[in-house]
Amino acid sequence: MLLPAVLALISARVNAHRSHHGDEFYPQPMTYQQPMDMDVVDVATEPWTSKYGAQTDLGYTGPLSFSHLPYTRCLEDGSARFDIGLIGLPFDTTTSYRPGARFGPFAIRSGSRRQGTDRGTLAWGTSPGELGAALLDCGDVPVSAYDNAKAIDQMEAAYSTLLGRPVQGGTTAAYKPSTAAFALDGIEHPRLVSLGGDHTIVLPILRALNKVYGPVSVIHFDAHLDTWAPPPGTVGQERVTHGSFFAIAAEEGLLTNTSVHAGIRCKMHGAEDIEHDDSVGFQVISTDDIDDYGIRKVIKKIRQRIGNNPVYLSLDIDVVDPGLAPATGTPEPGGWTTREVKRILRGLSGLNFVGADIVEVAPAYDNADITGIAAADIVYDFLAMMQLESPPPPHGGPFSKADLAH
Ligand SMILES: [Mn+2]
Repeated sequence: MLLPAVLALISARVNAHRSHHGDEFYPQPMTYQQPMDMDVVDVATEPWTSKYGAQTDLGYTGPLSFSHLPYTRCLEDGSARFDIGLIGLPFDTTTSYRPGARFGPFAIRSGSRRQGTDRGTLAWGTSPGELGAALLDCGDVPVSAYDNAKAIDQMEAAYSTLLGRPVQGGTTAAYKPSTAAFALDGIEHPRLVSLGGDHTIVLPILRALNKVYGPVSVIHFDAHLDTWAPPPGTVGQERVTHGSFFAIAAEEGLLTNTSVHAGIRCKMHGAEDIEHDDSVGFQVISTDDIDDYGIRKVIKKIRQRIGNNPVYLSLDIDVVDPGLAPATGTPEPGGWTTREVKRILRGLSGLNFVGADIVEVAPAYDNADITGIAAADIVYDFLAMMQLESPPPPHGGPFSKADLAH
């Protein structure tokens, strides 16, 4: 008689702490509650503070937000204000080969710890922080790991929620609004940098963007087309994969006919792949075009293709050579270097970006965190690229004009 009662008691205690993530047990965050009658200690007289001052977070310490930016769970925090928010979308259940990108947001944040968004580089001549947008890490969307239809709807609901939030309107005079001119309601909307997640996260993102901006152009960095028609014989949710989501986005009218791929080098089934890709609205810049035509021509081609359209940038980390970014689901040898990708991104500054993402970082396949660090560095570049009105000039190095002449 006693055993059922004990079991019921244990069950009640476990359920009290159970999250609504299915059957697994997750400890819920504890709220620190100060006792009402407690006197506050004067830390100034204590050994630590009197001798060493503040308890500063170092590059390798502290809670994990992107580049130590302020962090809040924006979806439940109505007081959160930002111009560019970072949001994790830990979803990886539509991958075709190696899963694991649900750990991408963690790996990218971890890789970002040493870089400050208020520190500039020679290449940019400035920093994301100096350019004035209020940056905030909005945490992760708690997506279902078991039901893809639900997870995709959760991502769309989360993205729409954050797109609908009021902007902060900058932290310095350098801030320039950028989205009101393209929004169907004429109002300035926040922009989001999404940390994936497998590439399917772009479908709910494009659905959410469509409600604010209508169809958008896409700049798609990837080794693969991702415009393939859904696998023959598939129906319903099974049609949506990380290789078909752009085709489905086109079916739904979410894309303009002026999108572009950059870095393509995958094996194809035949010419019909490119013909179908064309019908989805994309032009192809191949990996080898960077050698055959040069990096300036690659940048120029992308800029010409996009023009003044509102544009969404999606970067699959597999565009980078697997030697430099091995932690991804479908690696393709012979890719661009991290430096080449960064150089192209700088050249895209001033286009009318309404959002950006980096996807397919799957850190279980990483070595020495190199993929997470590369991805975080690319996100830093997004944050500058999305704010500058034109590409930065080459830095004023110790070269004369004669040095630069060929
Ligand atoms: Mn992809």
